[in-house]
Amino acid sequence: MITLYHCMSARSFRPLWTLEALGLPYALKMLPFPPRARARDFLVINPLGTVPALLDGEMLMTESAAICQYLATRDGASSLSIAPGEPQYGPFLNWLHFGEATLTFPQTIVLRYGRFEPAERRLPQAETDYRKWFLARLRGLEPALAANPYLCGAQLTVADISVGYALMLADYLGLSGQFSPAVSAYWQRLQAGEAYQRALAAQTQAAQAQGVSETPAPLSD
Ligand SMILES: N[C@@H](CCC(=O)N[C@@H](CS)C(=O)NCC(=O)O)C(=O)O
Repeated sequence: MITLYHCMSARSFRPLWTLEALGLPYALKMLPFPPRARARDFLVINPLGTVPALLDGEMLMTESAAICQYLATRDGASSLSIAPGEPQYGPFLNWLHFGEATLTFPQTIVLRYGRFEPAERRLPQAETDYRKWFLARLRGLEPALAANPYLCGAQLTVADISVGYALMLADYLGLSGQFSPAVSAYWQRLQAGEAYQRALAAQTQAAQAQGVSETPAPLSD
């Protein structure tokens, strides 16, 4: 049995989107944000206090990109993965990690020093610099998107889900107005996908059923 611990629209949205795209059965446990402070019991599951945490039986994973790769290959090859030996295998892994390591990392600085820290600890210069860093790194997507609708070709893979979450977060940070036309069109395409829409609906329904705030984590106080 797969259990995903999730906060509204946090990085755990990546595995949620993947689970919906694969049609795998799962239990969704909603947590208030940040769980480290607001759901202390969760530290028994994940001592880091971060989401995602995914349990597959007793096996625990806590890195969103790795979880997506695991799910997409868990039962053999799936439409969301690219197999070793295929020409797009290297780019596939590169985009999968680019989504978290290169794109989401600078946004966490923007969030932390522009929003989450108390006023006296905010760092406007860091916020501004890392906004620019993020937008500049998006340029890396242009050649792939000029060639294909998705990063690795004609179909959605977990590489798109990894990068797609960074675009979702950018939307919450008010940065999507500065996307290039190609990135903007790609983001629209991702949002129109059925699995993305099902994942949005699943988190809302689970939050309501479990009495957890529906405020997206990036906008929480
Ligand atoms: N590299 C990890 C980062 C996990 C992470 O930092 N998650 C955030 C939510 S987006 C979190 O739980 N923050 C709460 C905290 O740091 O206390 C991943 O990709 O899953």
